[in-house]
Parts: sequence; C-alpha cells; structure tokens
Amino acid sequence: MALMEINTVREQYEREGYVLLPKILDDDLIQEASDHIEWLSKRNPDLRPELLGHTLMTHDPFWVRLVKDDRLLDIVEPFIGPNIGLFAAHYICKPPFEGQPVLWHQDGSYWPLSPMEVITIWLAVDESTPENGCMRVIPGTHKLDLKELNERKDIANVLNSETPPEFVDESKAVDCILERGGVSIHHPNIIHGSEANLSPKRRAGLTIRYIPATTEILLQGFTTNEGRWPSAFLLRGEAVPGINDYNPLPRYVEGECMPFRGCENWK
Ligand SMILES: O=C(O)CCC(=O)C(=O)O
Repeated sequence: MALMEINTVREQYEREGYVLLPKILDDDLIQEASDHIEWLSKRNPDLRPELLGHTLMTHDPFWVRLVKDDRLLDIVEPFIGPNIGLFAAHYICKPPFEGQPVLWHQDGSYWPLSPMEVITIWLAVDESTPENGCMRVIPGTHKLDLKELNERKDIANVLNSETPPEFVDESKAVDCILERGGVSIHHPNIIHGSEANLSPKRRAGLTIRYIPATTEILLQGFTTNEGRWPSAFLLRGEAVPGINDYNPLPRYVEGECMPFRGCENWK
C-alpha cells in the first residue's frame, strides 16, 4: 500500500476498529481457497462448514501458503511490525439456506494471548452481502474492555456464546460488504457478528489472526498438537527467543494434501 493509503487505513482502524479493503487476492487463488473448503468439508464430514478451524491446518501446506501470501502480510505489517506469526485461521462457510449466525462478540474474550496484540484479516472467498450473512461490526466498540461471554445454546449459532446484550447497540452496526477476494481487517475488541444465511448463495470467508512475534500464545488448558499450538507458524521475519514454539511449515505430500499452484515448492 502507498504511504498515504496506509495512513488513511490506520486512522480509520484506530478510530473505528475496522477497515474494508477492495479486492486484494486474484481470482485463481480465491478459486483454490473455494476448492480447499470443499476438500476440507469432504475430509471432515462431521464438521459443520462454519467450523473448519485452526486444528486442521498443522499439516496443510495450501492453508499456510494462503495465509502467508505477501499481499495479506503487507496489509498487517504496518499494524504489527515485520515479525509476523499466525495464531489461528478458520473458514466460516455458511451454506445456502441454513448457514448459522455468529452472535455479537469480541474475539479477544476467547483468546489465550498475552498481550492481546493481534489483528484479524477476514478474506471473502464468496461475495459477502447482507443477503447471505456478511460480517457486521459496531464501529468504535474496539475501545471497550473485553467482556465476559454469556453462553448461548438456545439457538443454533457458530460460537455458542455472545457478549452480554447490554454492551451491544445493534442500531449502530455496519455491514462489511465485500467482493470475492476483498478483505476487512478488525481489532480484537470490536463487537461484531453476522446473521444466519437463509439465502440460496453460499457465504464463505477465511478469518486469519496475525500476531507480532512478541505476542505469546498461552497454551495452558487449550488443545495442542505435537506439543505446539496447532496453528502457530512464523510467517515473516524473526521469532522472539522464548516466545512461542512455532510449527515447521507443512510439506506438500501427494495424495495427502490438496494439490495447488506452486505445491512443488512445498515438497
Ligand atoms: O464470518 C463471520 O460471520 C464472523 C467472523 C468473525 O467473527 C471473526 O472473523 O472474528
């Protein structure tokens, strides 16, 4: 991004806690991401497609190739610096007619991170509109402290929890309308969510949580894989000694991984 543009984006992020950016990734890569969702769904038939999450990515080179794309890292670097780690990434794919809502929440209320320095890129794999349940944010709420969550299992929803309603003024919510390949960025404290998808159009997005290498992933009490957080990867720059044990970048193994453009470089 040009310097002027970076400053405008940073100002909006600091003021409102989110920014929408136009198409960042090319159609071919977005098509591969879309194929990847189908591939993952077939391999995990018991998982709802809204829940294709970070525990599946440890040995998945396409997934890491996607979140490591320089066009995405260049967006987050001005916010978190040149040493960039991955905390998590999830596809939230709402199928037509029966896609579940994501109730209002602040991401940071869920996360074992210290300090809570982290930025999310939400990448639109499908066009994302109010009709098919696009993300909605409440501008300015990133200035609130993180609130304790309420459990919500009375209605079907992706997170089974929500920020208590007294902190949520839905009348101020803004739709994050994105074209395929467009992205939004958001702050860990901003209150956001999305409606059910009752439309005939799928709504798939990949939400990616980037951390500076100075942010520690606190593992206690959380699922680990081979002794490490399953989606901890160093994506750019240098690790900070003593902070986080990053997974090696996954290798492409024919027959086990989804083939993708450039997979030969991941062997
Ligand atoms: O994809 C959605 O509808 C919600 C996404 C979300 O809550 C997030 O990315 O933090």
